[in-house]
Amino acid sequence: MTAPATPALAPSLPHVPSTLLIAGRWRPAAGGATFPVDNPATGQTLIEVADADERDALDAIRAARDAQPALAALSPARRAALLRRVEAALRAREDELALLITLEMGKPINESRGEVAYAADFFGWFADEALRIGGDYRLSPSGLTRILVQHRAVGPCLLVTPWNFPLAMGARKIAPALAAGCPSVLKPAEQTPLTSLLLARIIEEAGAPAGSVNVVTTSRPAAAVGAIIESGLARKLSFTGSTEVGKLLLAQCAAHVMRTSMELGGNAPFIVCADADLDAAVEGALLAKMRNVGQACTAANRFIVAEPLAREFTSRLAGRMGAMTVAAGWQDGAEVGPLIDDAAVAKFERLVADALGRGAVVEAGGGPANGRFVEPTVLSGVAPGTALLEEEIFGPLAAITTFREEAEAVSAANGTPYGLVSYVYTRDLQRALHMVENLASGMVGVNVGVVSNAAAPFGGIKQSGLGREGGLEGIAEYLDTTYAALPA
Ligand code: TXE
Repeated sequence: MTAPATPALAPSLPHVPSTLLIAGRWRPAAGGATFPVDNPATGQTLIEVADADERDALDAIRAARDAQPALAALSPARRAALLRRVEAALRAREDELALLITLEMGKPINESRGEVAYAADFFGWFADEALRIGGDYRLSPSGLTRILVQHRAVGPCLLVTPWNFPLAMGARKIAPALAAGCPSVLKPAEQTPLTSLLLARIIEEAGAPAGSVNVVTTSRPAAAVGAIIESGLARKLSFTGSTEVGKLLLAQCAAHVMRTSMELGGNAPFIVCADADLDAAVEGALLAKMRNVGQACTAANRFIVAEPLAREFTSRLAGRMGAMTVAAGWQDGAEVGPLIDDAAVAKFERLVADALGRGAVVEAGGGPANGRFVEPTVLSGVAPGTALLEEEIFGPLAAITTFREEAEAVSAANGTPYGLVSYVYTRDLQRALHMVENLASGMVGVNVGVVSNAAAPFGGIKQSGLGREGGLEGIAEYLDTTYAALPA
């Protein structure tokens, strides 16, 4: 590995709002409190932002409720045009947004640029979907009743996002919400609120009705989110984050019979079959493992490699991961940025130590952390029961296990409470299809290391979540289905 750089002087922070956006007004928190947002590469504070409490949270959801008529009054064409303007602004302001993502979240600037493009795609995709919201007409079996089915906005939405994709996670929720005609309150992660604030300003400048997107930044998420759910004013929660918090929120929403979408943790298997194209498998593995320094719910967690290929695959992956440039995201050539916080570093170290204690062998990395920078690490000979096979790693750590029979690989892949994504590398079409049909996950990457894009219904099964983001399915999450019965 290139030695972790002492992060060079960080570029200055782009101009960004640091207050709450409620009912079209930028304002401080009711209690006047603020909290610091850190640059994970340097540990230094970038800026202080408003620290909302329950009062602000309630103001925000009331503002969303009050904005519903204005949003409903926008024709589908005008909603689509609004989304197109946001898409164009995101693309035009890529430099500024990418730098902001890198400064508050840490990822290399090229990846941040990719995130801006991905976020813009969702506004483009849902601009079109705004035009396609329809219904249908049916006859009852007796022929005596007409049924007119319609789909309409569910109402005010609460959108809670994580820190790992600070722009994309908000975009993936706000774009379909606006397309459907739902006003929202966005509650970004406390580590990365700045990109959400800039996104909200861009949406405001694009002409969204006041109150249709509100942003509440807070260091006390349980209080603010709890107040909104308890108010009964939000009709839907869309959450992306840990399975643990997702379960807690599901229970709270159940008390109000609120609709929910839950995009939770993953523990993705990456299966390399004996007939795989090894070059492609290594490239795919790097993408699936190292994007966002492994801090993605879609990150490959467990490499399950056919025995005859295992040695060669392991040494190639170790060679590539070991040679990656670890540096602050804004530095030239940076490929691996810092982990998000000290807790993430401690978790990474715990997982490596546990695996080594159970006999795993270091193929690359494994050295001590330097601040929040850790070495991309590859371990082979990982024994069943090792913590990193059971938990979501969320770091640049690849664990290699092997298999002999296809059934063994599928059973190992499925042996987790999670079911978000699986990856399979094989040249055999029949085998690929068989795997796709038998892998227990919402998404399967076949000979690709990235499965997400705006056209795809992203989401998991089992404890990885409920609901889908993106694709034709994505807008349905923000629509209620109702019907009228009339005499035929
Ligand atoms: O997630 P949290 P964290 C996984 C990943 C990671 C672990 C912990 O394994 O290591 O979760 O990350 C808000 N009531 N993923 O701690 O806590 C919080 O403010 C209401 C997978 O960051 O779930 C933030 O906005 N809200 C994942 C959001 O929930 C609460 C992405 C997510 O934070 C809350 C992130 C509470 N009691 C982490 N507690 C993915 N699916 O990609 C927190 N929040």
